[in-house]
Amino acid sequence: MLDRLEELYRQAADDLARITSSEALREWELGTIGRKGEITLMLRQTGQLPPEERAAFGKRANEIKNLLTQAHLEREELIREQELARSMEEGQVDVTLPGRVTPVGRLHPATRTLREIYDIWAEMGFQVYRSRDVETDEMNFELLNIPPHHPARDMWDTFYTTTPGVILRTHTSPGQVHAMREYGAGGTKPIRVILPGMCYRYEQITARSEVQFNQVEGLAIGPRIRMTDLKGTLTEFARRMFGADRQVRFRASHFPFTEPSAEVDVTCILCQGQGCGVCKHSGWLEIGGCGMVHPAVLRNGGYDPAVWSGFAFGIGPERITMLKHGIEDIRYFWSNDLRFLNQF
Ligand code: FA5
Repeated sequence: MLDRLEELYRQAADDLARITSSEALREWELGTIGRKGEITLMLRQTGQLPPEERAAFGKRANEIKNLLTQAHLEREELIREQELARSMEEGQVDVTLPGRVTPVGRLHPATRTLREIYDIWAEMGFQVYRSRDVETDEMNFELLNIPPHHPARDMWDTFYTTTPGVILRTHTSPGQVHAMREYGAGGTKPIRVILPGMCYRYEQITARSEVQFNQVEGLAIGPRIRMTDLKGTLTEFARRMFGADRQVRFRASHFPFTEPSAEVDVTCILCQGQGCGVCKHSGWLEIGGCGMVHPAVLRNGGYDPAVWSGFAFGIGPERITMLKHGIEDIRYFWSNDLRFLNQF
């Protein structure tokens, strides 16, 4: 039995010295010093030997197991170093290879237009003021001089919530009253703000009309603001937005919260005012509504209309983006189609 043990030891030690991979080392370990390895099994048989042989055999078997365990550890270390050196050799990084391209996101076309609009108005001294998307009927209509059951409400098809009197805003104009009340210091300070944000209308979705869309409202309140200020400021905006040679036209219109009121048109970007399908052969494109703030609205904002006056406007960034890029259908904006979005 002892001879057999010595022979196994020699064989195992020889095998170990020839091993060069960690897989082969693992196999060797299982077959010799592992739980069911040959040396371990022999050691377990010590008890079956005649008593006089037991002590010497057990001592030697334990010695051998320790020697092989130590040799295994050393071999393991050596193999690890060799494998590391090999992988460094084979897997060298080629720094001349092109890097992996990480897909980079980009801004939505409506957001880009919004930011362009903010920049232009910021240069003219207008601050961005954010007001809420969910409004009360009072803010969205009544304080803007549109009492309940007034026919002017027909201009804004509204989403009502299940809470009476709470609606999704149909335009950014209620922000006028919020801004006057918040910044006007009880009707004693001038204001210059723009109010951007989403608006919601329960209406037929078409190539030009969505149920949700952005608007940018503008409001200037001061002691001597006149219609000429409105015309000059909006004309300057249109020229900065669409090009210095752009013509601007103010068409008389009606909004209950401004008096007088107008629609602002610019010469068609596509045909330069010659007339084409996009401008319905008129040569003009509408960019928004505007007017002098109605005395009733000034009063609701805390200002005395005998002393203070102001102008307001509301423009649609998606429609402006459509004009600038020749986009034929507003539904592309919120349909999340990458073929559309990747073009910007
Ligand atoms: C208004 O909403 C007024 N509150 C604008 C205003 C503000 C007038 C301050 C006077 C003083 P109107 O409904 O025309 O007006 O909308 C203004 C702009 O919002 C439109 O010119 C258009 O660019 C955009 N818009 C309106 N409805 C939609 C829609 N369904 N889809 C996309 N854009 C729209």
